[in-house]
Amino acid sequence: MKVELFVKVIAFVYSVEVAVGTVPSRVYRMVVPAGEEVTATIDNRDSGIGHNLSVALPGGEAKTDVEPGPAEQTLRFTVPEPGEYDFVCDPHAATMKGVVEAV
Ligand SMILES: [Cu+2]
Repeated sequence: MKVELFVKVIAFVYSVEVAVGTVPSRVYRMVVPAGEEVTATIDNRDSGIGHNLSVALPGGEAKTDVEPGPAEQTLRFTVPEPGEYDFVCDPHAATMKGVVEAV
């Protein structure tokens, strides 16, 4: 199964869309299947503002570099076990954060 996430960043806010089967999930919660490689596309539309996506996995973080927008990045990661894992934008971790839920 191909699992794709589409993450937009506009005005310091993540907007997340993911489709697992027919179940969509939006905004600050990404629902992904455990044990499957996920390909996340991060579309940073904040001109001149650096953002990234960092997912805290059991074996360490999967993350992109902080890059000023407009920029499009790709992050591939696999969540090994079902559970909840935090994600953040490293420079704005206080507000740009959420949960990856692996099922
Ligand atoms: Cu950010």
